[in-house]
Amino acid sequence: MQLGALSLLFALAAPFASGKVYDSLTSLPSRNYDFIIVGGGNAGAVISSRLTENSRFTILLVEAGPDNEGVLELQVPGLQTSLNGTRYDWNYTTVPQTGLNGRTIDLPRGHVLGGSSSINGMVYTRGAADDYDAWARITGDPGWSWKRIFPYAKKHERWMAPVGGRNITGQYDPKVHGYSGNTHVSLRQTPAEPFDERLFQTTRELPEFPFSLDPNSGYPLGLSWTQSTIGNGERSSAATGYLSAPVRARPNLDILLNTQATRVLSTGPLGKQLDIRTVELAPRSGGTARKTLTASKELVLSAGVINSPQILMLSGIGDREHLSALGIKTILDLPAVGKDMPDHAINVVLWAANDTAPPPIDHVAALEEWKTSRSGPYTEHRRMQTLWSRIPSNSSIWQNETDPSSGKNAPHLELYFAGGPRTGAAIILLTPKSRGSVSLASSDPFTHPVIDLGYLTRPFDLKAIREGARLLQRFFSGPAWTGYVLAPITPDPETPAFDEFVRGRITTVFHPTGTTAMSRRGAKTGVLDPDLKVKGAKGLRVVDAGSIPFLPAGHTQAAVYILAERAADLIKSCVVESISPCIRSIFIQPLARITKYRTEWLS
Ligand SMILES: Cc1cc2nc3c(=O)[nH]c(=O)nc-3n(C[C@H](O)[C@H](O)[C@H](O)COP(=O)(O)OP(=O)(O)OC[C@H]3O[C@@H](n4cnc5c(N)ncnc54)[C@H](O)[C@@H]3O)c2cc1C
Ligand SMILES: *[C@@H]1O[C@H](CO)[C@@H](O)[C@H](O)[C@H]1NC(C)=O
Ligand SMILES: *[C@@H]1O[C@H](CO)[C@@H](O)[C@H](O)[C@H]1NC(C)=O
Ligand SMILES: *[C@@H]1O[C@H](CO)[C@@H](O)[C@H](O)[C@H]1NC(C)=O
Ligand SMILES: *[C@@H]1O[C@H](CO)[C@@H](O)[C@H](O)[C@H]1NC(C)=O
Ligand SMILES: *[C@@H]1O[C@H](CO)[C@@H](O)[C@H](O)[C@H]1NC(C)=O
Ligand SMILES: CC(=O)N[C@H]1CO[C@H](CO)[C@@H](O)[C@@H]1O
Repeated sequence: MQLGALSLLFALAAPFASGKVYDSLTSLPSRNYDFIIVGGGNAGAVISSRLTENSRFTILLVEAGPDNEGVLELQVPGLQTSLNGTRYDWNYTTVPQTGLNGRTIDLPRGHVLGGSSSINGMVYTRGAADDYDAWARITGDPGWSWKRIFPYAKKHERWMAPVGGRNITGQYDPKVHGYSGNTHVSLRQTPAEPFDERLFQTTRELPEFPFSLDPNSGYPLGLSWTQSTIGNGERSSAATGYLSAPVRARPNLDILLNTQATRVLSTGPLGKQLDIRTVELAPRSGGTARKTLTASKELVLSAGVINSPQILMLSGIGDREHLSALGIKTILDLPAVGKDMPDHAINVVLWAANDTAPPPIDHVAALEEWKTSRSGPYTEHRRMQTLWSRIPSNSSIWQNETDPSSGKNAPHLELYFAGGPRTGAAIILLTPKSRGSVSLASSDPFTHPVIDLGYLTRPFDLKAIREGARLLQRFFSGPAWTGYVLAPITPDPETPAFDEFVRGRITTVFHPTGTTAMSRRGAKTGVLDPDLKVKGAKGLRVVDAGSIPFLPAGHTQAAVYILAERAADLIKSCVVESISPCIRSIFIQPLARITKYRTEWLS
């Protein structure tokens, strides 16, 4: 009875409204929203999809970029490299990097529904259990620990067999995967090639490099088959997985495209805390036209590691000194906004080898094959096996350096291999000590922010990459490589030339995090409380890669899916420490369902 009356109440609040995709700010009809989500990327798509599962919530999702639907390049895995520098990319570039002799680095970010998950490399790795335990330790919230977060890893995933149905027994662990979630994950269609057999042979010959059944078990150390967010030969993004046609058809979801959030505004202080549920919007094409909308329950920023801190700073939330230099009035002095940004850097090390080059891909034929049968080279990335390793405990690096990893089951280095006459590995440093930052160049929301990845500004990072090159030498010293690996092409890691080579070549694998990081409740550091609410304000959360308090030792999309899945549950449940905006739900909530400090929002 109660529920019947409630449904009527909500039906009256939004008479005959139905969800729709709007192409411009001017076409958006006037409607009241419980939640407004800024950014339809990796995290924002998950939050919007999960919240609209509850038909009583009305949600507006605002995305700066265009729709993903019907764009071939976003569907075909083999066309991934053609996406940077297009209208689907924000086209960011760093400032000259002091650690790289002044070189700048391009930092692509998705500018389309699905965000960076629509343009990324599709590698699927969750990182180490120890990483999430570090999240729990840093935030003081055991809910972020591996044990508690693992169900969300399964919830978001739908493991798929490769097209063609090759036998994948022994190449992954069925126990650690989800089978009914939204994100398709698979192994590639092509079975192991002769080069891969040498990699596996090495795991049987050298104890330092064991075989690891599954990199996503939380215990990744060793050589494993690479999994990717591809299903049926197609890219699986947050847009295809969470904003599918049935989700878009939900009457309680409106999606507004080509629209940029320029600021968030205080809805008026309530007691001592700011209440921030209003967002200012502008057409992405620019100009001075602005429109404001207020969410009745919460505003969620999911604009990503670069843009969420940018929006906060434009709104006067950030480091007072930095903001006043740009003439922006500080409403919340949070010095950590945009600071302490780690990223994973990558450097390729090569050896001449006794092999022939693989035949070049016939791109016309590959696309035709993808279209007709979802098979062939365009269904997968070329990367097959990945090695996850720790720097040995007896390495000289530990004479002068502390260990930045989250624990003994977490790797410092990731190596992925490529065969051919120039054989070698891409070395990724998973545990950098260097930190970068995002700051404002201007109070104009359409001006790119200042992005500094801070590469190689701490000595550990270059030393650790040298350790990666030494590790590869040890790997190639195994019997599997006799008569195959001939001589190094890139500089010897024991020479100063190696340092200059790295400074000249190292680049990003696109995993910056931490610009709006969570920390303990009451802590002076960090930007968010453990429930992702902005410290010192109510009504406003930030949920995206920037919220991550410790960079996982893996590629970041899985961590973002996991974070966003839990965030959706946190948002659905309302902590009764604040009066508003939870007050309405308390009054309309059947009394029996109010627990001591926590109450479910009618879900
Ligand atoms: C080229 C590339 C390759 C990558 N490869 C991999 C990989 O192989 N494996 C892996 O795990 N990870 C990879 N990553 C990293 C991973 O994709 C990201 O860490 C993750 O997707 C980030 O999710 P997010 O929700 O924080 O941000 P995003 O997914 O970037 O979403 C942010 C969204 O907000 C929108 N937005 C921004 N500002 C505004 C505004 N002011 N108003 C409205 N909307 C706004 C953006 O357009 C975007 O849609 C890659 C990333 C890139 C860019
Ligand atoms: C990125 O740059 C390209 C080439 O100049 C341009 O076509 C595209 O629109 C830019 N992307 C955005 C989001 O502005
Ligand atoms: C699949 O491979 C496994 C391990 O190599 C093997 O034990 C099994 O018999 C194979 N299954 C089929 C159906 O061929
Ligand atoms: C570290 O230990 C390994 C294995 O015991 C050994 O082979 C290697 O020589 C040692 N390295 C150093 C630098 O002591
Ligand atoms: C450690 O630091 C000391 C003192 O600066 C130096 O002499 C030594 O060479 C360093 N060791 C390594 C392995 O870098
Ligand atoms: C290259 O490999 C072939 C076998 O594949 C072998 O006969 C030959 O000796 C190798 N060459 C070198 C230089 O090791
Ligand atoms: C960061 C990145 O992937 N950059 C690539 C963008 O596309 C150009 C041209 O295809 C490549 O050369 C870059 O490496």
